[in-house]
Amino acid sequence: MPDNLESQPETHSDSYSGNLPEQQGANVLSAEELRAHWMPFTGNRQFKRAPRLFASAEGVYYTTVDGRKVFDGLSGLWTCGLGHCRPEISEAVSKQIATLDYSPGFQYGHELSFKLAHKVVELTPPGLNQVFFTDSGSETIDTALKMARGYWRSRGMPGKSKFIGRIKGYHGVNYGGIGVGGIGFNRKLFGQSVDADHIPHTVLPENDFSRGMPEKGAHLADELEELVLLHDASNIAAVVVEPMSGTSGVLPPPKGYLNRLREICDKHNILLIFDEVITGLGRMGSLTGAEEFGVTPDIMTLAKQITNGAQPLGAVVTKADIYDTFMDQGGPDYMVEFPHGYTYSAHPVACAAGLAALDVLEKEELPQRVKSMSAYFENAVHQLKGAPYVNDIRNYGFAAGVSLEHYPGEPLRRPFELGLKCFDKGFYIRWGADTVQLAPAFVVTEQQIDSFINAVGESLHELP
Ligand code: PXG
Ligand code: PLP
Repeated sequence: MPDNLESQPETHSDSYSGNLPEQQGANVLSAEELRAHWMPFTGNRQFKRAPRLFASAEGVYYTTVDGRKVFDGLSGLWTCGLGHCRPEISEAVSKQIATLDYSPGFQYGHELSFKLAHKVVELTPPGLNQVFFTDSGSETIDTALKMARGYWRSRGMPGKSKFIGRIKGYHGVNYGGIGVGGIGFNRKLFGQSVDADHIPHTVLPENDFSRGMPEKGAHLADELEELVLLHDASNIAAVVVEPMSGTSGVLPPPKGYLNRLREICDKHNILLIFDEVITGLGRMGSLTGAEEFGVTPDIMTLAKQITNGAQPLGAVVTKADIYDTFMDQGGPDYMVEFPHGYTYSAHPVACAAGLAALDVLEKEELPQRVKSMSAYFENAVHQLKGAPYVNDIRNYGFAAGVSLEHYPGEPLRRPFELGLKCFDKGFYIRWGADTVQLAPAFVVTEQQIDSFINAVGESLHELP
């Protein structure tokens, strides 16, 4: 029976004390139900005192369980660039689930995964030719790391096993991903991961309030040379970076930086992996970050936007040489060449969603739309300069990060307060670390951008 949470013990150990929308949505769930779900990357205690529950979505808006319309300022979790509940995708999913709901991915197949793989190859830069499917971004990263190590072992270089990530990098939450990732908070509770070292992040004070790619910072790629000197290339399998860091606050690459990483990897025979889980498939104003920034990796990971978030699906796209190396070393016909795969790899319903979503992305020329509207978005976001607590603003394509002045000793608190304030006003934004992230759908209008940024500005002015 619905319960108003009276029985839930009040726990005030988190520091927020602003104006919570009292018990919003709590009447649809009992205290027991709320307690049962241990929510991901959520302040569970605070959420369960005042749940924020969505009931439906259409276009660029959610509707909450209490009937409020909420603008989707992060396209879901960077997933839903085409807008929500696209009929093309819903229909493809409904049809597929009633036709072939599941198909074993090991030793058997179905047509859709091959068609989707071929489509992904068409949409990614020349040279990236083979696609391995997973169910999430985290799984794509761990798959890519295994491919990299397996590749060098197959080529008789088993010493090449260390990874180089970047400080502030986010590569999901599986054990490999947190090892190459560079966010201490996501690692500190969990102990040993893969063997990895990290190059510095690219945030420089002289680039504050840069628009697009910052002018300064290409030299930071040279730190990779230092790590190669330290560890020796004979021990390094791959460098793993997001072309533009998303989660840690939208950090576009400095001009020339990615080219320099590519050069150093080539010089030392190290694989370059681009994690394009956020940058892939439209958000940068091109089909991929690789295309937008003019640098092709050896392995690229995609997820999120590939199905418009409608089904869980990730994809690892590799150069032919990597695939061929595994095939050449594969042994007799009864052997599998790559002992890796998930029960749901290439799930037929997810593949149907992917084909439908990529079809819409192409037919509606949405990456081009992002490119043509990105200056408008950039100008709108940079109007927040001068608003209370705003320390820095960064942007590229339809992605922006706004860093906020810390409460003394509490860097995470103000973005959280801002997020809740925006939600009160009917706008969903994402908070994380000392920043908030803004990433509207590719189909957003100029007026919607204006009202979104106005709401964020007003909310900043209303913060304590
Ligand atoms: N790599 C990158 C670059 C990502 O951004 C992952 C891997 C992991 O994907 P999965 O599907 O396992 O979550 C991501 C995910 C945020 C936010 O607030 C970002 C992500 C997920 C949720 C929130 O920026 N990125
Ligand atoms: N744990 C057990 C006991 C399993 O049998 C399997 C898969 O068969 C897994 C974990 C891995 O699950 P998934 O393939 O969905 O990643």
